Amino acid sequence: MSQQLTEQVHGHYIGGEWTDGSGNTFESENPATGEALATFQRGTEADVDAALDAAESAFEQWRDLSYIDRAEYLWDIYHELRDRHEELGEIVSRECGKEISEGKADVTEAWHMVEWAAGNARHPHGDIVPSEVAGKDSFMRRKPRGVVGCITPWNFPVAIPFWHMAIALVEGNTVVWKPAEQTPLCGQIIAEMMDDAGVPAGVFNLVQGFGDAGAAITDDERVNTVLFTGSAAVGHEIAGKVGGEPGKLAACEMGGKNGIIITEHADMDTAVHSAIMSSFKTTGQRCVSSERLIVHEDVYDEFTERFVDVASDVAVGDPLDEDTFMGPAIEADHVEKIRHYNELAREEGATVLVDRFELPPAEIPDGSDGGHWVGPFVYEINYEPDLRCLNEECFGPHVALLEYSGDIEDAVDIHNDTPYGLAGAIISEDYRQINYFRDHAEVGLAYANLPCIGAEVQLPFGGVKKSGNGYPSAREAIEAVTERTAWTMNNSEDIEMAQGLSADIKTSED
Ligand code: UN1
Repeated sequence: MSQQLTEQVHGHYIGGEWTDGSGNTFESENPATGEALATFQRGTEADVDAALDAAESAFEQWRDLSYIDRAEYLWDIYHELRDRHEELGEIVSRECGKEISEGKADVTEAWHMVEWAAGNARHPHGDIVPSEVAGKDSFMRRKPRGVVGCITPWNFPVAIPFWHMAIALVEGNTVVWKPAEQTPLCGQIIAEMMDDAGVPAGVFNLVQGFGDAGAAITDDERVNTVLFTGSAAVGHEIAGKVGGEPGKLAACEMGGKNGIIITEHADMDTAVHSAIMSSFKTTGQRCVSSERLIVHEDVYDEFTERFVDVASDVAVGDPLDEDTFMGPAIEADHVEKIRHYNELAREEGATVLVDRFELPPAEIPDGSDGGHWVGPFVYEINYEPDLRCLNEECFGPHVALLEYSGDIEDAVDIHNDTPYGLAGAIISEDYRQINYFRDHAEVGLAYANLPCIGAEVQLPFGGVKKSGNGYPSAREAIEAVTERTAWTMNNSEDIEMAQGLSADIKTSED
């Protein structure tokens, strides 16, 4: 990247102004090359405080607009995301290392979410509820909760911010957002879009920075709702803290130790295709990526041979090259984490079938020695419930093959035997097996004859167990960012109570 870019320090966006903050800075880096992309102010408690003040002051006026007027601002952003698709897709790929089709899909997913949220402004927002008493009309009405704190991950640096913020804003809340420290450039661009669209000052605020800035947002009493998507460790901390504060809510979506079941009735082409996509797309760094393949003994050898064949060959390389299947890992520390889990699997008795962790120099794109390169790691291991490598999320191209015998019930038992429950898939041509999986797999996102990645925005996105306590996207995010009021109106001149409760006032004279 040019010197010019790194010399400019991008600030926070608070109360409709670009602000400089404390003067401490950090850089965004291209994970494929290690080059700096741009420099940013690192947010402090004082920056968060200013952003929360701005969000709080802007709330009353913003909530007084109609849903449709609020959505108008987002339609501008929807068009800008579409118009700048190629350019923004490239920026996503440069900043987080996803190959270019994924970079562009991230932007597409963002405008889908904006379209959903802004379009939903014209849809009904409550319910008419029948009353026992003919003269009464009852309703469920929604109100915005106030200031929403949004903390988003690096792996979907444009889409996930809009999962949170498009909904929060259309529903009438104001927002303080901290993007992941690995993808501040995408954060900067989104803030510029909010500014270009004329979103009123204070309604949307961006504070760049690290976990300390995120904690300052989630801990502050001005924040009524926290929307979080990211690691289980941080999500549990947030959910625990926020859960202890009366009146405050957190909707958190965390990772998974996702599995795919390949039964004796699986179509092998579908099985191999789905498993490769699920394990290696995004270099295994989706929270829905699969790290466990649970394969019936009758098809185990055939599946393993074909899966290993492709995993040995998938193209790791320059994210901007259309022939690349996997880009780099996000950062050097993450490469170390992946190394740790690969070693752990070995220590726990794995037979390693593919080890491309250290890629040969020929596979590393020219001039990209400073990149965070890793390739697929595939191993087989005898299933035992307590193995750490089968329970802990690696968040990389690291996948276990587990052979099972018996019926679908046995496969689902293994599938469910992790502390997580985000996404899963079954590959089978037998509808009874598919239905058993649908009804018994402990996951929030379940697929049949498909990869376990790639959910569309109009679906609820979240998990069970350690994977989350909320669904910070689409319809379900509305639950997190609105209060429900049960509103009952009497149309009669008399007061008549439900449940047969007497409405007579009795006095001592009666
Ligand atoms: C994530 O994995 O962190 O379902 C989000 C998908 C995408 C979102 C993934 N729509 O794969």
